[in-house]
Amino acid sequence: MATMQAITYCRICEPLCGLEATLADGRELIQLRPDRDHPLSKGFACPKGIAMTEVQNDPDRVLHPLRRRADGEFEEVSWDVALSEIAEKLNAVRRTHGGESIGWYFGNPSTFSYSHPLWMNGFMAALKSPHVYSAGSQDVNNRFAASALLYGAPILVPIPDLKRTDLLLMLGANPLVSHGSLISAPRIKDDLSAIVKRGGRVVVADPRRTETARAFEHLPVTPDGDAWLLLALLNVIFEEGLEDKAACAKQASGAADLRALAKDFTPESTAARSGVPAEKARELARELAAAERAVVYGRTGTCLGRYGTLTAFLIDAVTLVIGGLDRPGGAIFGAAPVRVEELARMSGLATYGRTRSRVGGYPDVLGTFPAGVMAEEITTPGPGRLRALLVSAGNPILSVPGTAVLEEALGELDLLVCIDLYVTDTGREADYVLPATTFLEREDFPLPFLQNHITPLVTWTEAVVPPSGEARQEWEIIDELARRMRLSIGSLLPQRLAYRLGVRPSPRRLIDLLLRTGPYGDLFGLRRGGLSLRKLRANPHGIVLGEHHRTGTLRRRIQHKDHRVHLAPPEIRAEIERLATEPEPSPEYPLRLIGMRELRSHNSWMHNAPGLMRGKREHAARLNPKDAAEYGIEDGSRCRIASAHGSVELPVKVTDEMTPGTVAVPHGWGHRGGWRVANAAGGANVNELASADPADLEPLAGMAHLNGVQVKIFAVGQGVR
Ligand SMILES: Nc1nc2c(c(=O)[nH]1)N[C@H]1C(S)=C(S)[C@@H](COP(=O)(O)OP(=O)(O)OC[C@H]3O[C@@H](n4cnc5c(=O)[nH]c(N)nc54)[C@H](O)[C@@H]3O)O[C@H]1N2
Ligand SMILES: Nc1nc2c(c(=O)[nH]1)N[C@H]1C(S)=C(S)[C@@H](COP(=O)(O)OP(=O)(O)OC[C@H]3O[C@@H](n4cnc5c(=O)[nH]c(N)nc54)[C@H](O)[C@@H]3O)O[C@H]1N2
Ligand code: SF4
Ligand SMILES: [Mo]
Repeated sequence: MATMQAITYCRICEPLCGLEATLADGRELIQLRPDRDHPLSKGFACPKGIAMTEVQNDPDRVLHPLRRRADGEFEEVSWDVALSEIAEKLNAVRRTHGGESIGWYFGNPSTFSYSHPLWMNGFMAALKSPHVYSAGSQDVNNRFAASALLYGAPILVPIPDLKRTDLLLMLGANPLVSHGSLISAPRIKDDLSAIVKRGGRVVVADPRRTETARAFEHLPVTPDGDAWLLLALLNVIFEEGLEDKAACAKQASGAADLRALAKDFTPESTAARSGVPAEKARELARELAAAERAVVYGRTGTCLGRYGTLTAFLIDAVTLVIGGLDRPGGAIFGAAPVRVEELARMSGLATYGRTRSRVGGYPDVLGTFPAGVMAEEITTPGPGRLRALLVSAGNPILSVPGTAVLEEALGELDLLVCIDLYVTDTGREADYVLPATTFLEREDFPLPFLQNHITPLVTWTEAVVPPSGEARQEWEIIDELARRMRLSIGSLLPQRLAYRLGVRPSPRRLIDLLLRTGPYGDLFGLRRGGLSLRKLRANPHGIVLGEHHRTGTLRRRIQHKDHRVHLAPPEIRAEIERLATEPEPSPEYPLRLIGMRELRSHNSWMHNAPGLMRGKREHAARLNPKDAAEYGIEDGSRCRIASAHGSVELPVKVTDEMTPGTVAVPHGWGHRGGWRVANAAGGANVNELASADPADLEPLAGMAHLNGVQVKIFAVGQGVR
């Protein structure tokens, strides 16, 4: 057996670590190892990246198109049959109800492909359908909405300048496990440690004493209390005159209004809601204001509560007010070697609130509506009713709120098609399951992450192995489906031009064009040594474009007419008003449920890799010893957790890492799909505890309420109503 090595990068999560693949006979993946020559990950990769070999070679993978038979079982069919039938069915729906009754849900892994979202967007634009949904409303759309309000530009999202900061206040993120999100830094643990080594601090606000909190300074908080805490920080900074007056005057409009809005949120009046004692909040505010270089950063823990957009907004507002926005060591705006912002704007993708959802009236975020309205969009009669749905690289039945209701609604569709590596928990409800290639089976370019690399980097990878079985890349599937439906896709200008000229543009050509005409491009020979696809192919470990991102670019990139950060838009005023009248939690549900991520899980899709499931891993709830004693629950025993919306049964780990009054449960468990190891692992679908009611979504971005859900808990056997 001849073996060879190939260099690529991991596309499971955001650090995009370099990997070295060992192949047999040039086609079979034998092993993945960390790439020691990658300029940023430098020999680091986590267990999930290494275990991708097991996903790649998983005997449970779907390798041929599947069609549901009359008896409910799946049968293999050819691509030709599957695509012709799907095209025909979609066209029938279109003829009868219009293109606006066809929807798409794209899941988290789609973002890691450069081609899949481009073609999906083109397809949906050609159908003129508003029914585009994604994992974003369970993840990050609040962040984009906040940027739209602050900067007039939804995709202008700052990253914390870890390499130069002295004080990082981190809310609701656990990068020692998640490896960082909305920031790409493969050695993030080292970057955080380096802050402390150079005399700085990392403060981790989290209801759980997480891996990250333990390694740095833990600030215990109450779930869903971040907006109160941030307003209290602003209150102290303004009341004590600690704000960076020059920054407020130069960068922002509305600082005085923000000051007035924060006036009633004293540390004393907010302590009960935020969980942070008044003295502690005061001290933190003063330290942030006094630090030479400080930054506030928040991630999913601050996104999935009832005030996600407000919280994301306040995170940047605090950073600006202490003089840290667009400054070294603060929150900086990364640049990319392709003109991502212009591109998104020109192709009409960088939108917020341009349209509203039929159900719930939620504003679109980057052209998507909250996945939390999908079920009712399917079941609500009238024009624009959702009747056919394509799901790619997503498993909404385990990831969106109120999954039992969604599952029932999916059964009412005329057509459900899933494009995935597996028959997922969602796929088992589908009429067709189409086999997708893994990331190792496709070439790629980290288009949406370029601006998030803490050290500016650009990479390209070729496919490492040929597609297994009959697996195809998503863009090829979409292109072929569109052809059979006689749809002309192309949401980007170059794509559109090419289609008009009768050429079918490939994503690879598109990227070459964008690179060569980008800020570092070779301008087709005019700039010697500039970037082109050819140059990237010759540098498989990636090319570092500089030590740091440039600062001082914000004014130019803000899309508000006055080129200032808007600190008190009406949407935010309304949210602060809502916050001020937020009812106390109900005593019937005395505990708050939060999520957590595990090192050897990745959302819902890596529980079938035996290497990650070793050691009798099981799905469990985490509970503080005080609460355990109060509810008569012993470590290792089973409990039932109930909310107003549903209940689940799980074993309990009693641990003082939990703040009293909170329960943590990882999501993405409780499998019933076409996977043997994952199904056997058991567990429960925690999203059954979340509300399926569209009215319960966060108003500004339609964020799912998955953190801070009110629950009660019982020892199993003690009964629950
Ligand atoms: N309670 C709770 N719920 C949550 C969260 C939480 O913190 N708490 N987090 C939310 C977040 S942040 C996210 S991102 C979502 C994720 O939600 P989803 O994106 O809906 O679900 P995933 O579990 O990521 O499923 C991804 C699917 O893509 C498939 N896949 C992997 N690679 C590829 C590929 O290259 N092509 C194709 N076609 N398929 C592929 C996998 O097999 C898997 O079935 O979950 C959200 N849900
Ligand atoms: N190993 C692993 N890595 C992953 C993933 C995975 O599933 N497994 N998923 C990837 C994905 S899709 C994403 S989006 C990223 C997410 O990246 P992170 O957001 O860094 O990941 P989490 O571990 O979910 O961290 C959220 C933290 O918020 C805390 N929290 C919950 N509620 C609140 C609250 O109300 N306030 C505050 N302040 N904190 C709260 C939780 O206790 C938790 O520690 O991780 C990515 N990386
Ligand atoms: S942290 Fe792990 S899963 Fe994420 S990119 Fe790196 S190797 Fe892949
Ligand atoms: Mo995510």
